[in-house]
Amino acid sequence: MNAAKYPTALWLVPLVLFLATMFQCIASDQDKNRLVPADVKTPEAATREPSAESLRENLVMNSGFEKSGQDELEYWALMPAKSELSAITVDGAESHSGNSSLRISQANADSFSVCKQNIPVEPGTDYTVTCWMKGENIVITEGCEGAHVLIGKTDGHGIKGAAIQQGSFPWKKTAMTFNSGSENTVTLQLYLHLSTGDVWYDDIEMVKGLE
Ligand SMILES: [Ca+2]
Repeated sequence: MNAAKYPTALWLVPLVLFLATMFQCIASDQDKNRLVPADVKTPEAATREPSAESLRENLVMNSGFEKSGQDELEYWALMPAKSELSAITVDGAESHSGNSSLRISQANADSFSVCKQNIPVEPGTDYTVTCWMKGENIVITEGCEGAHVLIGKTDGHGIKGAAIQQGSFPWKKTAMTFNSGSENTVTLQLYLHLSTGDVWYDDIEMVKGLE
């Protein structure tokens, strides 16, 4: 055996071990990647409901108020008036479709309750929001807003509000369009602003594009 080969062989051992370790790391990463197919949907996207009236995806989650727990309405943040903490409820006896709707009921003229949901959007894009509403004796404090749907920025500033509703009226559809401007997320808000009376909301839709 040629003694000159020993130094070369000894130098090759750590190199081979290093290359083997690198190969195992790469193979391991590939295995991890294979567990998540490229077309897997996020739970949120997978559970979105289709629009009832178009082929476009309805971006509003729990849009018909059919999913509710004992203490919360799934996907919605409830902010009842400070003086009427039970102003916002899920009404199982009244609905436009399904078994229930969202009800805001206020006895005090200075009460303001809102139900909110943050919705991801594409900047610079037009969207259409539709909603079914029913009203009973909604009396608006002079100069205030009554019942309506409003789209705002996540910092609380408004982008656009739908027509304000008051008085008593059977289930009716309201619609509005808005452009997302520079926003990546907007807040959809269902209001009863500084008013007494009852408003019901159901079947809220927000779809990309103009109807
Ligand atoms: Ca419903």
